[in-house]
Amino acid sequence: MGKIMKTYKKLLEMAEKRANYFCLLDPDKFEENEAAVIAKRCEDNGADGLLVGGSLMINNNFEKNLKLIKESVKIPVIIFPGLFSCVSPYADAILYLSLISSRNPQMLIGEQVRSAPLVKHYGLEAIGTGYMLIESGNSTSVHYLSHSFPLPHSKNDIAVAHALAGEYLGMKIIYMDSGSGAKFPISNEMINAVKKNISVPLIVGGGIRTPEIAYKKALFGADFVVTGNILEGNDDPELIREFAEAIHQVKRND
Ligand code: 1GP
Repeated sequence: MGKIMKTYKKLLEMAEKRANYFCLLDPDKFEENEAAVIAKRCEDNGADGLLVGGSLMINNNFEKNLKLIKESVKIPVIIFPGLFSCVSPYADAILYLSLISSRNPQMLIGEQVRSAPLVKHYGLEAIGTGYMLIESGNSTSVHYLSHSFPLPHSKNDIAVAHALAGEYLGMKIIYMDSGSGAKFPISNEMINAVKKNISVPLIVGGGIRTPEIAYKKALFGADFVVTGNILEGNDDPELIREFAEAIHQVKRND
């Protein structure tokens, strides 16, 4: 019998009620003691969860800062592993990604095989996630580093087929990402097409720069809207609040 997935259960409950806001934090980029302050600021201004991860590890601050983040908030702290070396016990769960839009075996299963024993060792909740990269008008870090082609921006049927395949393979969440710093976000039409076809929660991120755009992504079907870049170097709590309020307008049970 599988063990109870506490965090996943919570995400399902959240997604049933309304659209939610996740802030993506790259702990490797924080100065000493900045992590806790930023995490708390996100929580205090309406973020529903924190995704923690990045594409590169430059300062080797990941685990130290993740621990500080986890200790400073009550909302779920979920590892979003740009690198599979980002496995740590100081989180509620890890989005256990398989890059299903790629045909690169290393990103489909290779990295996961490397990290699985450590996930087990820590007893970390692994949430199987079908991760899909969508073409975004520029080459983002994740496109380049994953050695994979993104899905074409306007081919909604291809996106639907991938998301369905992910769900049928047992993945518990689908994450559609145009990559951090994307020139343009995933289209509302593609989000809607995927949402109408799957029954697991949908996370959408990449290139979402205004609360209005975030609202649209939620309205068209994103259960969790992610922003990353927009918060970097911006310490205005009001901006976080505006994103959260815009996204929270979208209720699911109406
Ligand atoms: C990337 O979805 C995230 O994985 C966030 O992207 O940094 O462009 O907001 P941005």
